[in-house]
Amino acid sequence: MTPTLPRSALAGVLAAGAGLGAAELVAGLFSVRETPVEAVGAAFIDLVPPWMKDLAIQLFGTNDKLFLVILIVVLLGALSVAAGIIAAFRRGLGLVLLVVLAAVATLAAATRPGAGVTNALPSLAAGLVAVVLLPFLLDRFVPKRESDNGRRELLLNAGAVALGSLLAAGAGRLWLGRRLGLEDARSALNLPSPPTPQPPAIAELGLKGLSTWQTPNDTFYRIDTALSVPLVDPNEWRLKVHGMVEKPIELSLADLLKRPVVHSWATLACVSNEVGGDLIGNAQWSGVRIAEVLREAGPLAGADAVKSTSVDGWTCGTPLSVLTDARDSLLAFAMNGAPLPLEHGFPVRMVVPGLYGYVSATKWVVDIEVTRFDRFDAYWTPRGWDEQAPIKTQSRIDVPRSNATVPAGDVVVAGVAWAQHRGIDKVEVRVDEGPWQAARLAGEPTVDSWRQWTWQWTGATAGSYKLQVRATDAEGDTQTDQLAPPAPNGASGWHTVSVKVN
Ligand SMILES: Nc1nc2c(c(=O)[nH]1)N[C@H]1C(S)=C(S)[C@@H](COP(=O)(O)O)O[C@H]1N2
Ligand SMILES: [Mo]
Repeated sequence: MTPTLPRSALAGVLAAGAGLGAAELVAGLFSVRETPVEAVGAAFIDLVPPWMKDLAIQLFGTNDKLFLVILIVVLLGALSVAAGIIAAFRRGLGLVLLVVLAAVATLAAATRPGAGVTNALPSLAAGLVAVVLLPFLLDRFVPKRESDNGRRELLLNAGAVALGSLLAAGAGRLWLGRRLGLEDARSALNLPSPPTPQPPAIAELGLKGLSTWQTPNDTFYRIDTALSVPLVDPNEWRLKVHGMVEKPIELSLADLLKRPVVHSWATLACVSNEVGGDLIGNAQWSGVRIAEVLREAGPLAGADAVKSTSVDGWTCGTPLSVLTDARDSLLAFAMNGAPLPLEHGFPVRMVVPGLYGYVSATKWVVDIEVTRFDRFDAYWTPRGWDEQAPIKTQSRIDVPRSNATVPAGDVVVAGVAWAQHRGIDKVEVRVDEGPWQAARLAGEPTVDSWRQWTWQWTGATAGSYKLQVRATDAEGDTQTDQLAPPAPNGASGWHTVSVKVN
């Protein structure tokens, strides 16, 4: 191989540039405000001594940040030229240089104040793309024979990579801009008498380690098939209600907000939640009863289902009877007193107490079709999940945690139990398959939410034990001990926790 320096250098710059393009795209998709260059710049500012900062301000005035970004880009350019040239001779060594660059950016991004895991994703994507692309480009750019200078191929490849990088960056910027614009629209939204939800005091035992009765929005589990959050402009949102109805209707958000609004607590649960799992949360939902809207449209005889569709095409099938009975099945626009977070279905989603999310809780809902179950398949049905799925009575031990070690004596055991829209009447705990002992229950402000419970394990002595819990719903049905996996209609079995007493 006869490596030619300019071509290897070009390969290095293109690989790094494509990495930055990918980073912009990923930043846009995951709503990360700082791209790798900006993260490195910000980390640099935090690290440099004050005299250097002062010097920079003296030299460049208010352009000091711009200068820093340019400096980093130039430095990155020089290092990627070096990576390309080194890789032409010692491939592994050149790639290591790229990995180090990406690692520095990742570290900078991940250690920004308030940074989460997603902040690292753009830099990781940049590193990955650059490391994959550099060998590919070198193989194409560097001629294998003297006679074959491959200028045409070089230009085509270089042009394609540069164009692709720019397109990725542009798409990322555009997406991020829309997302931030939507966040603004969300904060500006004027909801009817915004409630400040106060969880009823009787529901909250306030024990350490026990899940709070109300789940805050930022820790509420999120499940959906959307790769990136669907962005729906609240001013353009429309809900079509049609199908087997006397009078199809179409609602804007303003139309919806003119109707009677209810604020009701309900516990949302995912069918994929394992026994003891945390894909469940309780919130106050504000919205309009679906029954109200359906009554206006007038379902025709013979209809038994509602097929709801999200703006991203995801579909869900819910029994018509559940949406028209007395429970608060909602077209919800607020969660815990705030406009729905984008991830939880902004501007409007469905919430139906008593049914697993996949058959009831359509986020970003735009279409409600009254129909029959024998006329359609919702998204998850052909994928091995039941057409209809009421939530199974379940209970969970939150304290002590599994495999915890606790001091001998009196041990507080506590958790939550749920049987949405039926209610919880009894929770029992047992130690090492001994007799079942009744737990003390917190109040139950609504049968649509989970219920906290606690049981005092008195005089626990040193040793290893197995704690188990089971709940009985208000219909008198006790949670089955039969272990079942989540598919096809929800996990069952008793939550079991191993603890050590010393
Ligand atoms: N548009 C849309 N809505 C959806 C889903 C989805 O994939 N797409 N998933 C459902 C499932 S499986 C669950 S458990 C709940 C979860 O709602 P959350 O993310 O607000 O907790 O949303 C439901 N609504
Ligand atoms: Mo789910």
